[in-house]
Amino acid sequence: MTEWARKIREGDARSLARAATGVENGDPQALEILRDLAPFAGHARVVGITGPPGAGKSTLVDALASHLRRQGKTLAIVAVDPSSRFTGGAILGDRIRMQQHHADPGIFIRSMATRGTTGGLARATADLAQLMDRAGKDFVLIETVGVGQDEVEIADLAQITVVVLVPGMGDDVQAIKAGILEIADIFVINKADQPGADRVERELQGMLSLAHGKMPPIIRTVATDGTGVEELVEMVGRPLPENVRKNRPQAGEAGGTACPTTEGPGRAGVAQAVPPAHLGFSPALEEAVAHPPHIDHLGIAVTALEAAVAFYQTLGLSVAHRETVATERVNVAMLPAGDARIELLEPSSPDSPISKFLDKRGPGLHHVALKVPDLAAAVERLRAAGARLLNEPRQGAGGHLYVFVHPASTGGVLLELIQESGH
Ligand SMILES: Nc1nc2c(ncn2[C@@H]2O[C@H](COP(=O)(O)OP(=O)(O)OP(=O)(O)O)[C@@H](O)[C@H]2O)c(=O)[nH]1
Ligand SMILES: [Mg+2]
Repeated sequence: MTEWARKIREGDARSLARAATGVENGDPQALEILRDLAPFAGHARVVGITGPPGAGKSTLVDALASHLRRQGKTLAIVAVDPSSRFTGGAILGDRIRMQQHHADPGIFIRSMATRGTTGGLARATADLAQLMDRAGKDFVLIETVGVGQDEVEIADLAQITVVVLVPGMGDDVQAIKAGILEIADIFVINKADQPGADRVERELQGMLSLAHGKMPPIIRTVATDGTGVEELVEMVGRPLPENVRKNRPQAGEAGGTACPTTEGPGRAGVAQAVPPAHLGFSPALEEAVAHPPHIDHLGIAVTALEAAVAFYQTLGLSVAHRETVATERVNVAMLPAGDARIELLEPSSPDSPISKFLDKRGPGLHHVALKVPDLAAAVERLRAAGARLLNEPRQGAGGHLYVFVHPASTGGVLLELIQESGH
């Protein structure tokens, strides 16, 4: 381990601040630090706190921080301002409010504003969260304002997302984007000292029951005097259900968008699975975890169907189905392989999409098809997460519903999602 990394592990705030700046700027030396600290990954609990402007997110984060410090926990606070809605004003405000913590080496505070694309912000935040985790912080609290896509991206790197609402939003609750509701693991109704808390809660419950039929926990707080904060601290610190959100990038590659993963505050007992309902993860996520997708088929683009079929027959597979799909101008041979299938695709005309694929990329893996129990829910979650869908769900030749997801969102391969039959 380098001297720099060692100092960070010893809790030297200045060394950590220097690494944080370096990581934000993509400085190779700082990224090297991330690699050095890789063995310590997976300790922190990463909590996203999002909600409309002025909801009291910073005040709440401040109160959470004080509470956690009293419990002897160390933490990092990352305040993300995804829009340029204020020219530094809000961030400065956060800084001043947090000043009481500034002398405390147990709290690391960093504000970040969007300079470029949304993806860039999410990435910088992810790297920073990863650094804080590896530095040994027990909690990483990420504050973002709920105005756009960013907070959905940021929520994706948090293990638990707290959505903050306030009384007096009235019909505005309706205006909260479904995507924001979707990402909530816990709802906070802050400013519960103000009239209208009952009404927001009722409206929220109404919306959630319409949308999902099931509900994440709702906690009322008064961030300015600490009411309800203890309950919130307790809830965000609970062990995570095993295998929830495990599909995020694994820590380990320096400078990657990986972030501290599943293990909660990193100690024994965390690995014990808690039923998802216990923590109240969003119902769609619980459903997805309970019934994960499975591979239906792998689509392979070939120039000569018969030669390819002959090859797979040599391996002992046989053709169960052949067809020419007129709309796609493609000859298809389906060869069952275990529970999944290999789908060989040969263009039947030069203007077939498969011809174009072959011209551009050559023969090879064309797409991966996953069967999902609830296509509509999967599509909704993908949209909320900002994935690029290529079409609205539509009916395929066999009558099944399907949708394609762009390789840019999937790790480089075209992904087909298919509705499992019986739904
Ligand atoms: N009455 C009351 N006021 C509160 C409460 N929590 C926060 N406030 C006040 O609400 C105002 C906004 O609080 P902030 O914490 O800055 O809100 P924010 O959500 O971080 O705001 P942005 O970061 O600008 O989106 C401040 O004046 C707080 O003092 C609360 O529980 N009750
Ligand atoms: Mg704020």
